[in-house]
Amino acid sequence: MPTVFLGLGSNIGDRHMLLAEAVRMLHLTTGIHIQQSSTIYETDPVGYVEQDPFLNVVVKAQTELSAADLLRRTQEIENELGRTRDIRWGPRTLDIDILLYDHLYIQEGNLLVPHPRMCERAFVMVPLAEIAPDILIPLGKEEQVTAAEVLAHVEGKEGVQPWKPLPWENIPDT
Ligand code: A4P
Ligand code: MG
Repeated sequence: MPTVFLGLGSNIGDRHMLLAEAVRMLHLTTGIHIQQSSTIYETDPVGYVEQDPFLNVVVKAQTELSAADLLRRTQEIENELGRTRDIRWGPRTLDIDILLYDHLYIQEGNLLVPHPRMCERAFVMVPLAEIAPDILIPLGKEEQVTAAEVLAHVEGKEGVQPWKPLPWENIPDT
């Protein structure tokens, strides 16, 4: 079964509740099995900086869903949890990005995996390297690099601070 890494972020409302609820909804989805979560980090906003700090987390899952179906499900969850989209890179209740889908390099319509900006972003690379330092990130059809190598060069790591460890490892199977 394919292994995927998802990046979740929130900077409006009850950020922790939104992340926890999103992970719960993912895990309760048929064909998605959450296996591991990083620490939650509080992170300085990147892109549009006049906004509140985010909470970010990365989770590892196994899935029977195709990348396209997984994207549809993550967007449904974003919508159910009340995401609004006003400013690009602006405040959001909940953002779920598909970071990695196995070792695949996917360009299907507007779906791009690995997530095109993940390697520049400390708020993705710090939690990803925490749980999967040796995971290979495809940079194209041929080239790949480990998360730890990317992390070593990423800027802005000082803006990513551990917030609260989560006991999500023990999510019951239903
Ligand atoms: N899409 C394509 N590939 C993917 C993928 N791998 N995962 C498409 C998820 N979505 C993917 O995304 C825009 C479109 O990308 C979707 O229609 C989907 O089909 P979106 O989530 O609607 O828009 P967005 O999130 O505002 O844009 P984008 O470019 O995805 O932004 P990012 O890169 O997600 O950045 N600062 C901190 N500290 N923490 C954050 O979490 N997040 C952002 C958003 C900016 N600054 C941040 C954070
Ligand atoms: Mg996004």
